[in-house]
Amino acid sequence: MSDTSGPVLVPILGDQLSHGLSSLADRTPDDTVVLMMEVSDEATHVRHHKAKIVLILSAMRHFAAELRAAGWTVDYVALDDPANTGSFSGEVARGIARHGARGVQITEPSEWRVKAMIESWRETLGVRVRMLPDTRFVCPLPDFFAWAAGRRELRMEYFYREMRRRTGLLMAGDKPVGGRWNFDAENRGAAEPDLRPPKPPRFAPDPMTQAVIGLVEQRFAGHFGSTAGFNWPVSADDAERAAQAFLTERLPLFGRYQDAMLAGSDTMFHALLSPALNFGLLDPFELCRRAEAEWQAGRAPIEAVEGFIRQVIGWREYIRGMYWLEMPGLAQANALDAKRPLPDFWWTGETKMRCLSQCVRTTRDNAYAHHIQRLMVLGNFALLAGLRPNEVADWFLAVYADAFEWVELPNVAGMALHADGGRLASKPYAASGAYIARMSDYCGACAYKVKQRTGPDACPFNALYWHFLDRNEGKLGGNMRLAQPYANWRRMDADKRAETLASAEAFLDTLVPADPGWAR
Ligand code: FAD
Ligand code: DLZ
Ligand code: SF4
Repeated sequence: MSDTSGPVLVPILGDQLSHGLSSLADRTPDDTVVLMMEVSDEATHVRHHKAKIVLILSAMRHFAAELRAAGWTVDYVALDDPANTGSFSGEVARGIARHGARGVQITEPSEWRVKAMIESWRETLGVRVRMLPDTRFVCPLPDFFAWAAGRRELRMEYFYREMRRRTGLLMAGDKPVGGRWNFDAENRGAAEPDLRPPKPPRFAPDPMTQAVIGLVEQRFAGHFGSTAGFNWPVSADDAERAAQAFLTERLPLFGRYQDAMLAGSDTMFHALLSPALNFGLLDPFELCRRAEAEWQAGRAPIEAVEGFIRQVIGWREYIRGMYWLEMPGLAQANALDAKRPLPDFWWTGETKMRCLSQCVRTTRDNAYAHHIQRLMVLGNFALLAGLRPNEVADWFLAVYADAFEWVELPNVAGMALHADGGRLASKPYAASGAYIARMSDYCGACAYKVKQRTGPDACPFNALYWHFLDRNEGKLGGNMRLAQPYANWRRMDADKRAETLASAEAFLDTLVPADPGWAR
């Protein structure tokens, strides 16, 4: 890579924990030093949930041990190393000097911020920096850009069909098996209160994870979240056990209850595999093949398996493509001009709204909430209340174990908040309390009355829903998919409309802004 004779330095980042990583593919152990760096900047650029930091650092330590066992030289900089500079740039510079490295080879990072940092190394490090594509996705980015080029509307459904054709998953020749591409209509079962989803497997912290818990509790004591119930897979072997348990125990009912919420189950029939997928401990295509095999063997119905495969080769790949297509503008997007600060109960969980307090609680305890909690409770509230997209995005990036900007930001700014002006979703996911009442058991024991629209006891989602439509009429009034709700709003008599808006305003006035120090 350059004239000097030292080894090539291969930095491996915290979400690049895959043995098939492109930066290692053409390297041999005799001429390579792998550099892994625990750096405080990555834990504090947003103040990540404590359990998320534990998960990443522990997974990094397990992966380093596996690489060493496979014969690689790994230079591992621990968080409490006194010489640690606290940043990727500082540690790579130190690594080059330590090893007399002749060049740096790295798989492109998943986030725009880190890519810009690595590009700056070309000027600052004095050795050649080679960045290779991340090959762990089904759709290479150039292919996504080619798909997007010239299309007026970039809808996930059409992209997903391309991915089905490309992978052959659930295909019979060039036709979808079962004669349909999408079984979404069968994925909307409400939660019966006596439903008892199976408990996910237990991953008791081993000594390596326990040591990291101690370090994080001491170093990041003021960060949000608890590590007490830590239960995430931290190695490829653990991730395999988690995948197997999902495929056999929860996949069969995953489709039917995909949108359901129950106060007694934080996980429902969901996979809980997003951190393992995003860190690289599991291969998404391989996982989908195994889900397909469950259907082929008659152990899981088509609507479950198609629903799962759609999330992984459809949504996950599409979201990644949209991130790189829309950045850096997406981070500033605010098409609906939302200005309200994030309320403090997003961190404390102290609100009488039972749905929200449940979602904040599971987030604090598990660094996890499932999709419909993120979209239709937290996201829906942020949309209706007009919370600032950048504050909402910082919150989502900080609190979830699976959150990296490439996947968090399009979901928050695009799917949940419509801040991208509808590039990602053709209509905002706005809903009143009736939706939450239908899909969950939250409302029965809530202090608010879900059937009431106005007044201090009324479910706040109800008046907020109309307030949202009313204040955004100039921007959304022409959206054909909102024609019916707008017609209903216009038909309502003027007194009722005024009372609804006043009720929403009264509720919004009660919101106390969060201390900004929670996130940054
Ligand atoms: P399951 O419901 O069992 O789904 C299976 C897999 O499908 C997931 O593991 C995930 O890899 C993939 N998937 C499903 N939906 C999506 C989606 N919309 N985008 C990307 N992948 C998807 N996912 C993240 O990985 N990181 C995030 O930071 C993140 N932030 C989100 C923020 C908001 C506002 C919303 C609405 C969604 C967000 N998601 C995010 C997507 C989704 O909610 C999570 O992937 C899912 O909840 C992870 O849990 P699971 O593994 O049990 O998923
Ligand atoms: C999220 C995170 C945290 C908290 N800590 C580290 C770390 O110490 N070292 C590391 O390599 N990665 C960490 N990460 C993940 C990175 O933020 C992530 O890999 C990049 O942002 C990807 O662009
Ligand atoms: Fe949430 Fe409204 Fe139901 Fe209470 S009544 S749980 S605030 S949807």
